[in-house]
Amino acid sequence: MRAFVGVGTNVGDRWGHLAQAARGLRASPRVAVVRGSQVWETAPAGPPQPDYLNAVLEVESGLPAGRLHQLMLLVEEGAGRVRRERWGPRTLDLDLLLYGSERIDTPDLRVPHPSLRERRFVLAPLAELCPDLPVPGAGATVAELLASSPPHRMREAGPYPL
Ligand code: PH2
Ligand code: MG
Ligand code: MG
Repeated sequence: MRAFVGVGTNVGDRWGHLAQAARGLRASPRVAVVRGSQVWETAPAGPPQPDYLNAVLEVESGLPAGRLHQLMLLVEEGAGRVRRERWGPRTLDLDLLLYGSERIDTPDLRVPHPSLRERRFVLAPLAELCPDLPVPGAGATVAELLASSPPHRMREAGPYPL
């Protein structure tokens, strides 16, 4: 199944964390990292905290969504992530944005990712990879959601360190 994973980091070696994310996902024999978007440096949403690097990875997953999500949590832990306040700073945040055309709504996992629709720092890198993809439940494509998303301070910072 084709899936898209949002990557965010705003603490420590941010570029290293991006590389670690790609490496960690690829370490599963059932996950291939197909492409990475550009990396964007973005103003933080939520409480005051350092700027983020945000990007999106396109993956081909032989793991069902729940197992892929579990792997993502392990990769976050491997980058030293400690869960503190909601929306707070993090070494590495991996969000399952889209998993094929599936809609998932369980206590552990919601797909499409609930904040996908209004977050320009997620939609812009996602639109580089799949502008014409319909977002399940949104009645709009990725490019359409991007066009109607509120402005956000962000700049392209370079290619994804795959
Ligand atoms: N993630 C958050 C909270 N705020 N801000 C930016 N710019 N990028 C993020 O990925 C982000 C955030 C919680 O997931
Ligand atoms: Mg997030
Ligand atoms: Mg997250």
